[in-house]
Amino acid sequence: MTYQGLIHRYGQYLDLPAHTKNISLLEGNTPLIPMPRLSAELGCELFIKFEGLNPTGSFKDRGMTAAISEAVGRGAQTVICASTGNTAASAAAYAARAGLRSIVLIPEGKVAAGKLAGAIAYGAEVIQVQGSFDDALTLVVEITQKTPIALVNSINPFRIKGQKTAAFEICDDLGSAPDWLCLPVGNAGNITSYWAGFKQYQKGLPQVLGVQAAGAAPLVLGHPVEKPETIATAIRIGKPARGEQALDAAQESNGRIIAVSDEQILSAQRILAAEGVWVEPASAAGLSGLLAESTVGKFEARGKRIVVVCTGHGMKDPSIITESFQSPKVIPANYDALIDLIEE
Ligand code: AN7
Repeated sequence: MTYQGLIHRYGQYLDLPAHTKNISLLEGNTPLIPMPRLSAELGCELFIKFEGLNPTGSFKDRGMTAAISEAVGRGAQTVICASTGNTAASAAAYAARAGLRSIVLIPEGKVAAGKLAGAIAYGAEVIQVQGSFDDALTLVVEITQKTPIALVNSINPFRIKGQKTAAFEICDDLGSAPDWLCLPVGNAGNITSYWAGFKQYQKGLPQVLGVQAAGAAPLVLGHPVEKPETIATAIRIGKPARGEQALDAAQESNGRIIAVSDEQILSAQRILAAEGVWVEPASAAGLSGLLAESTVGKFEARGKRIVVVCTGHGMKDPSIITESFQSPKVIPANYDALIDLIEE
């Protein structure tokens, strides 16, 4: 039978209510891509779980199929979320699919072009808030307490249930959990979901390395960050809704949550692209943390099986490219100019 999406494949593990009406764009089933060069350099077996290949280009579709399916099943007509961009695009797409109205609140001027374009294309009402993601989330929580509008941020428990499926897929592909799982941490829904998923699936438990951007690292600093700042706008979050659970996951797994600089994130993004996997900056945080720690001898990768989660596609954030990579050169339309340039 052809693939029919996550609720069809893993519904028996998700404990969704009976009223759930399956809304799917055939999300999930993303590849676990071996990385031979990185593996050889680190002396480990390294795989990328490439979540950028979901229908809207990020891992958010896993939780969104569950959240929208539940919401539409109980008769919701409008959904709302705050977002650094990927949740907005995903909510908009699944709401469109279900015939719901969607409203998304984003921090003004701080959402990557591919995410904003997606949210608009899928028909969301996009509202820019003059504040941070955290401010937008506060507004969304208040409005969903006072009106029948359904909240589809990862505070919604069905988002977490859906996102557990990534852990199930990794176990199914490898036959067991990896030794380490490395991933970015923003609002902390994903790390919470992976940990719950591995525990539930009983195919072993990885150690978890959660990675925040240094300018938005409340879980490393131990306190909220009022004005988070990072080039990795997806994880520009100062008050993670599931921060406690993220810290629990790191601790229970005998792992940790660390911070890396924007330069380290961009470097990891280039390293991934140089092996054929282009991800958005936030998505490179997991690898960045692994490389930062192994360089200074804090992470023993040798002999380990490691899965690095790349949460969103590089096409989400094209503006970063000319800054961090090289700009295309321009020539007149003649052969001499071309041969001169490429033999330079
Ligand atoms: C590419 O879209 O919070 O720790 O509003 O887009 O589960 O929040 C995005 C987060 C990592 C962090 N990588 O995941 C949003 C939003 C990418 C992301 C994260 C996000 P969480």
